[in-house]
Amino acid sequence: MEEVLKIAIQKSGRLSEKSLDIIRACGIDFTTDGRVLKERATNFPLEFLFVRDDDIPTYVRDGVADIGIVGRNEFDESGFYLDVVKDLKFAKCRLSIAVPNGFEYEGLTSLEGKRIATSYPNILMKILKEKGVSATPLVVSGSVEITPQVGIADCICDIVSTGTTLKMNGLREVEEIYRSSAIMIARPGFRNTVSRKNDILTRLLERIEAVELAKNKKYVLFNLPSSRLDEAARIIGGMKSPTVTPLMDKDWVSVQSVVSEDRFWSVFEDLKAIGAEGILVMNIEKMTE
Ligand code: PRT
Ligand code: ZN
Repeated sequence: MEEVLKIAIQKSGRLSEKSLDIIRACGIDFTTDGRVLKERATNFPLEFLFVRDDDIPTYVRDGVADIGIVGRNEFDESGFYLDVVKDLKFAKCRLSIAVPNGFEYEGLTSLEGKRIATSYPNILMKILKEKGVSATPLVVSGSVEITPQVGIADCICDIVSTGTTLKMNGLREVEEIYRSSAIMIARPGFRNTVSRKNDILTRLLERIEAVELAKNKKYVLFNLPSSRLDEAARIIGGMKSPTVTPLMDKDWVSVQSVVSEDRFWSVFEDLKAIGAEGILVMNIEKMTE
């Protein structure tokens, strides 16, 4: 039987779509309708396991899946000893302390003796312990933000992204204690094994990196008076060398290069200023260094 790499992905929630988008951008095809538990990619040795995000660290630890995509918060909260293979840098959020109006907050020491509602007691208590603060965690799995209103907690420690949920519940974010984003995890040592599965993961990571690299780059093509070539090379910068092709008109050349998105407009303007014409800009789908 052909070996496949098994990847655990959140079945439905904030991580699901983006996790699948990353894999799709790697040219891997599948036909998920989101209702199945398992699915095999059609053109790559990858099998998806669609589960709740809380269960992903457990599945990876127990070998039910080889790798998984999960929020760093869930991974750290699990306390499992697993390897972080890659930070995928989406689903960014923070874990913050938020207090109701009237709560005088002057730093983590203000939490001494308080009841703090959270879904992340392990992360919270570890940080409080490091600061020498002793508080009582109230572990709730959802709607953390309503606990002060109903009188079962003094304040909360919850995931925040825009801050709207806190505001809507009359809470004030007073301290960020932790940052998270989606990460890829694997069993400890998995990356060091000589195995077909590890080879598949290497190929997958290479593809993910090629897509990432291309994402913030533009391919630029333009015509330029030959006499301005040195200046153009300086403007584009950072590249080994732009590709230069002669044109029928001996005084002109065609130049091709890759420019990072954040520098694009200044490069564009500077190139125009030295006489570049017919500037063509294209998205790059994939790229290797
Ligand atoms: O059903 P399942 O257990 O799989 O999903 P889930 O409901 O446990 O998780 P889900 O899909 O809500 O979140 C998955 C992961 O996304 C989390 O573990 C985080 O790593 C990450 N993430 C990013 C977030 C948020 N942003 C986020 N805003 N997780 C939760 N929230 C919640 C937060 O708990 C609070 O209720 O959104 C609210 C705050 O949002 P703002 O924008 O109002 O500040
Ligand atoms: Zn969950």
